[in-house]
Order: sequence, then structure tokens, then C-alpha cells
Amino acid sequence: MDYRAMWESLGMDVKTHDLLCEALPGAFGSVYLSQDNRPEGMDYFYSVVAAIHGLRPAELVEHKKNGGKVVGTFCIHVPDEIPIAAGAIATGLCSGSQFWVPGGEKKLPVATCPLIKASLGARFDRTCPFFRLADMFVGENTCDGKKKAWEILAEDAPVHVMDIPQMKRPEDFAHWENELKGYLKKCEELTGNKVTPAKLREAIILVNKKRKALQRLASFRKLDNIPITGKDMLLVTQIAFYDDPARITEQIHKLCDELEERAKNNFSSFPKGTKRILLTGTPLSIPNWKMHHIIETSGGAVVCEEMCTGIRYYEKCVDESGSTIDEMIHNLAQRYMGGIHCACFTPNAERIDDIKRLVKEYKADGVIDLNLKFCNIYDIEGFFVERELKAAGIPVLGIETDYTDQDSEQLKTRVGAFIEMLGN
Ligand code: BJ8
Repeated sequence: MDYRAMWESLGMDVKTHDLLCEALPGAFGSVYLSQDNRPEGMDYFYSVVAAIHGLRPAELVEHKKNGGKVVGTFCIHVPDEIPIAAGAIATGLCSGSQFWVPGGEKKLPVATCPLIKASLGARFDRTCPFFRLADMFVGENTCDGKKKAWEILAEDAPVHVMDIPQMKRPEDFAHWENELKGYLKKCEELTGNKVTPAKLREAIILVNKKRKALQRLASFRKLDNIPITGKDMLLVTQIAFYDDPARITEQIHKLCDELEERAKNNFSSFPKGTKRILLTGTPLSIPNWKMHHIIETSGGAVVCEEMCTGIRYYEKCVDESGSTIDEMIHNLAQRYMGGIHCACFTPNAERIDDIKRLVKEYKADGVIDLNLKFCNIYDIEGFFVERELKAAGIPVLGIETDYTDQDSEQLKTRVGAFIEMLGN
């Protein structure tokens, strides 16, 4: 398929398409292709990224030609199972590149988190096909920046906003169940398809299978000899937000089969003595590979991400036992609210418990608490993260950054010193 022509037909800026074709291989290559001993099973994921501006969007175009709808989401509190059960394609929309930030700054204050600015920039500047192909954008009021940004986005696109409670009391779960029911209705209206119990059950099983594949992949990172880099694991997780769920599940298992062989031979992707790092904090949307690259070129290996682009996305499955819509909505609410410990909740002690548990499970030598600039909720919660980890004797480094490369050298120095300290 001629992706350039597809961009044109979507009313998009084709100059950006040409620019991406030129810049992406370089940017991706310097981070990824420089890795030695990559598993062959990563080839699929590398090829998806290389054509991210065309390959998957072309499938969405085809789906729409056949009368299908596309639903775009920004937060892992919003279940994919519901649009899938209504016959739509669900796709992640969070943006992780500085490329879109100036466009976002035309509409939003500069002092806004880069993830939000990039997302709005991608839509308003017509520079990301996913943002042109979504028939419905699903926002949530997890943080102040997002909550207000959706009002601006709604001036240009159809937006459905979900009201996520900020506490986890029984009445809050009841409220979230209602919100999920409202979302189901919205998806039915959009697609013209009824969500039947059989369809919803099928979607729950499908998405759980993807989670189980990611869990299997992550389990290799618990080994003393880790057969896959953190960068590769991050890439697979990021693509999981966009790709066809059944296809990516198959590809992840294929990769895992190869890693099983590597594990049998005690193969390690890292030299002996590499320090094991757990990352926690704000999400790392595609193509944000900055911190993983810095850590893994400074004597560290990222063994786990306590993040939405990590463990929080795949560690917990939805209970598959429900048979009525109400029972399944209940189970979805438990998983999508009870099972995610985002800093938007108060109190949020479960996140600290998770970090401590994951440090043990993945044998991490230290934790880096990463915050995207202007994200107040994670920044403030960093107080507890640092205090509690220090009290538990776990070394921790707090870092605030954005999507630019301006602070890369400084970060390398800080991360390098932290990793060296872990060696002592
Ligand atoms: S469940 S982390 S995906 S809200 S946009 S809160 S970085 S200021 S993304 Fe998130 Fe859902 Fe929570 Fe996860 Fe901060 Fe930026 Fe807000 Fe952000």
C-alpha cells in the first residue's frame, strides 16, 4: 500500500510523512539496532515500528472501509474489551515524542505534561494517522491536564470523557461500573452493534490472552541471566497498545519460545555484573525510549517497569467467570479500577507495596522513579516512593524529564553515578 497516498486521503500533512520516513530509521536505529544479540523474534516488532505511520493505520483504513469504527484511548483505566465487543478496533493514542509537543503548545500552556501536549499536537497538526482515524476519542479525568485538554480536543473531534473516581471505596466502584455501562452504550451507538454477553466474554478472553503473553515475556526478566533487554520489552509493550491483539499475542509467544532456548543456555543480554533497575512512574508512550536507552548504556538493565507501559498494563487479568453483561462489567470495573494503582488515586499506598514486591520478584538492585515534567500527581507521590523505599533499604533515584534530548548528558551522569553507587 502507498502510505503517502493514504496520508493524503486522510487530509494529513504529507511533508511529515516524508520527514518520518527519513528520520525514524535513524532515531530507531541509534537506540535499537545498536543492540548486540537481539532475539530474532524482535524482528516483527522492529518492522511494526519502522512502518508505524503506515502499516497498522492501513489496517484501520480497511476496517473503516468495511463500515467498522475505531476507538482511541489515552489511559489504561479505559477497557479495550468494550469497543472490541462492539466490533470496533481499540487503539492507544498516547504520544511519546517531542515532535508533536510544539503543536500541543499552540493550544495548551507550556507548563503542561508533554504527554498531553503531544497528544493534542498530533491531532491538531494532522501529523499522526491514528489521530485522524479514530471515530471516537475516549478521555478520562485522571489528572487536571487531561481533564481540561479534552475540552479543547472536543472542539475538533468526537470525545467521550469517563469520570474515574479518585478513591477506591465501594461507592466508587459502583460509580465506575456505571461509567463502564455508559461507555458500552456509547460504543453500541457508534458501531450500531449490540454488545452481547458472548461478544463481551470473547473480548475479555482475547485481551487476557495478550496480557498472559506479556506476563510470560516479563517472566524472563526475573532470571539471573536476562535473555532480553529492557528496551526490547518496552517496545513490545508499547506496540501492544496499537497492534491487533490476536496477532501480537502470537508474536509475543514466538519471541518467548526463542527466549526459552536462550534461558536453557544461560544466555544473557547483559554483561556479568550489570545492575538491575526497576523503573516506576509516569508512562513511556511510543517512541519514548530515552530512559531505557540511558540506563542500558550506563551499566544498568531495566528489569521491570512499575508503569502503565509496563506491569500495570498486563500483570492482572480480568476475571473470566462472568456470564451476564452486569457480571462482566463488575469484573471489568474491579480490574480496571481496583487493579491499577495510578497516582490519580488517594490514598495510593498499594503502588508502594507493588514497587517493593516487584523489587524482590525481579531482584532489582535499585529503583528509578521517573516523572514527566509538569505531572504533579506523580511528582508529589514521589515523596512517599522515596521515603518508603529508603526505609526498606532500597536505593532510589528520582528523575524528572521530558521528551527532549536537552538533559540527556546530565541524566547519563546522574544515572551512571547511581548505578556505580549500587556497585559499592
Ligand atoms: S492510569 S498514569 S495512563 S492517568 S497525562 S497523569 S503523566 S500529567 S498518563 Fe496515566 Fe492513566 Fe494514570 Fe496510567 Fe501525569 Fe501527564 Fe496526567 Fe499522565
